[in-house]
Amino acid sequence: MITKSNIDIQEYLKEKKILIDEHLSTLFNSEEFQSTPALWEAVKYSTLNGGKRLRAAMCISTFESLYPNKKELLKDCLYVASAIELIHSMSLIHDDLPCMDNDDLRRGKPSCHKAFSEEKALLAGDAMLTLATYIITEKCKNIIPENKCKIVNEISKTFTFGLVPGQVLDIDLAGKNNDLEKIDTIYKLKTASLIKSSIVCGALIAFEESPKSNEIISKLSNFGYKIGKSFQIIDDVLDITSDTKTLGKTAGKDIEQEKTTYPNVIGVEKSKKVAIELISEAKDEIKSINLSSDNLLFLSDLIVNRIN
Ligand code: GRG
Repeated sequence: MITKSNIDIQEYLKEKKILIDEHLSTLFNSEEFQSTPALWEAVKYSTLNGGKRLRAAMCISTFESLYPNKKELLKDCLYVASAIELIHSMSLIHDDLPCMDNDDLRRGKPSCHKAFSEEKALLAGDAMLTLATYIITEKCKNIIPENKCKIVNEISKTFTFGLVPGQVLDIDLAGKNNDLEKIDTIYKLKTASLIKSSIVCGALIAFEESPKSNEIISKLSNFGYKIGKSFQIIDDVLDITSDTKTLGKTAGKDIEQEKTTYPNVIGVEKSKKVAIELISEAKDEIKSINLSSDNLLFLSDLIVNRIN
């Protein structure tokens, strides 16, 4: 069912997507990206190719609703949100490589290694990973140095101890008889950690050290992990129930690659119930935080209502 708030939040997400797409395009038009077009064309192709920008919207929404009066930091927030989308997009490039999930399609178009080459896809991903931290340290002019450092720390920690080990486990545990505990670990590392970081980074932009601020970060982090797990459960449900055209990536991959997922273990309907329950638990985690809008809560509803 689409409620009024759901329609509003679809509009909100659309607005943020346009903002981030424009921000990234402008960034790529600057001087430093004009040499070696063979590299930057692959980077632009995989960054500006129609992602939903949910992580960026989560980052911006967290920032806006925690600090409604800190307008002078909004431009920097766009750089931080763009950095997160760069990391997310590079993880998709590497995830699609023949040595990983071997998918020819991403966001409805040939994946990076198909459109360019395996070598270029690997190198584009490498450049995007470090570009993310470069733009935070180079372009954010108003975030205080301590907070920039916290943001870079948060992102690097998530990539090193979240996405990469998550992907390692995902590969190693394929074809094995896994239980929900093992699947939870993979979901948390591979997917939920970056969604959590997008929210936490939004809060770190204007962070002021205090026990209360630390408590807010901790609650937002719990919220992020829960909605992130819900996101991956729905992703795996859609892999079974949807089709390649709607998803923009090859449907049915998990069964083909013998991945153990929530729907494979407990079925599609029970998985959807778990995903919905997680969103509700997540909302409880942050109900005591004084947020100036409910956009973050409504964005989390989109996770279970999405079709791709
Ligand atoms: C670079 C060494 C190195 C490792 C990268 C490949 C990898 C580690 C991690 C994979 C992480 C991954 C691809 C997790 C899946 C997360 C997921 C469900 C992504 C889809 O997110 P959407 O639907 O995508 O938000 P859009 O296209 O909308 O941005």
